[in-house]
Amino acid sequence: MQVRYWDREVETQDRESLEEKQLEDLRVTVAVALNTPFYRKRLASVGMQSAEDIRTMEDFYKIPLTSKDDLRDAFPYDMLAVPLEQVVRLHASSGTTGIPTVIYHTRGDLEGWTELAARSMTATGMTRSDVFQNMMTYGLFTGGLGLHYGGEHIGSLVIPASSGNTKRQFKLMKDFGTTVVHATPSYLLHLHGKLGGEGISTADLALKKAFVGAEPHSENVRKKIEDLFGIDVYNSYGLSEMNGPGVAFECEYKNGMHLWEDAYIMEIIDPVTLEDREDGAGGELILTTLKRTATPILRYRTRDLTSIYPDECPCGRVHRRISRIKGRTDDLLIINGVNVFPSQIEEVIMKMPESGTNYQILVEKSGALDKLTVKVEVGSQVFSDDARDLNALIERVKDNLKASISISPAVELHEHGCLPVYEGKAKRVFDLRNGDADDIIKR
Ligand code: DLL
Repeated sequence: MQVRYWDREVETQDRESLEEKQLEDLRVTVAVALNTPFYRKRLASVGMQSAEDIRTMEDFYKIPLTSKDDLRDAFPYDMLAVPLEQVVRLHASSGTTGIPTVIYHTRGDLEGWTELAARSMTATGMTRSDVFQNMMTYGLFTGGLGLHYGGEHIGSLVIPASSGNTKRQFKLMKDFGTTVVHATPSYLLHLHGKLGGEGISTADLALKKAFVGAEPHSENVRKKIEDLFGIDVYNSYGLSEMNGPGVAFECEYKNGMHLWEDAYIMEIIDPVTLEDREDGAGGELILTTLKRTATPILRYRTRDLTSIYPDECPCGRVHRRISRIKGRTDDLLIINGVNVFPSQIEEVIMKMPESGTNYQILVEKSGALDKLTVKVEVGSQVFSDDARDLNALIERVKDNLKASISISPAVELHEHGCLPVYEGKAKRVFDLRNGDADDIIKR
């Protein structure tokens, strides 16, 4: 395979020089972070007053972890490290608490992000000859603007379609010969379901690749999208606190996401004991920005569960790869004492040929016990079959789930198009034990 680099020197440098530069950039980042009231206090709590206190990585590990709550508590300006005149944009993500987490960017920060986005997209083989239709939402969410500027930087034709309006998405794809799309995996599955209704077949499209991210998805979902559209699908990981998309991206080998270590220091810790985990052992991803000046963040708890692949990638990039995100530490469902990650359920559903592309997971109280219900969309032909076949299918879904999660859930089959779809991140899990009642379809 002919490997395409955006910045060969940075991508293929040797490990030693990468780590030396990380330490150098870390000192600069700490010096900048000390401009903020938040980090002045935080670093003083471990006796650090200046960047000179960071001599080795051992010193770095003494810095306390930063959490999403810290970012919220610092709202609006306690984590801003430069005068407001130098800030040219902000992005924000809203949480359940109502106080958003805000990340500010200087012009230089945005240029750095654009470089990472261009590097990521190039790693999949995308070039200036591609037509890139960006179906991620533009706005405070980082999915739209992040790769938009990356695509322009490469020199490809960027169509800022934003999310939603399926009909228009198809029209744009056909009219301009879109070759690469960027969307959430759930939206691409939804889009495929609508193709037939619009009288379009995948053969009418020039599509070659899709970048998917912003929400958890299994390897089986990737395969499903690849088979349905006949394209290559690349996993893209990022979070607004670390810019957005362009933090880690798959290369053409599609075997884990290269996390750009010249821009971030990554660690994997045990989310309970907070102890460091060896390479290869799974845990929570902790990230530190190395190139940002408006909102530097030190040792951020992403809550995302992943592991670092210890082996080298055949593409020759020095930046280590992380595995597909297995879930979030706050995703874990404890059902009658058994730990279940929604991703385990998705994997089972997507592997079954009868199941469509959409599903919901419901947890509620039934007396003193927890009850798990999995709702699965299936093709309409399933409902025209004999009722015995329908029951047999329900039993098969149940058995497969039991084998994976050790719990036998209630299973409901729904016709395609009955469960809600989302243009942005899909919401699949409803834990009614916490009063999470929005959007549930009438049962
Ligand atoms: O979702 C940034 C993004 C946009 C990434 C477009 C990729 C593509 P936030 O809204 O801040 O930012 O949400 C970040 O989404 O901590 C993960 O839990 C989840 N996430 C993002 N990418 C993936 C992925 C954007 N590829 C949160 N697989 C993160 C699984 C993902 N989860």
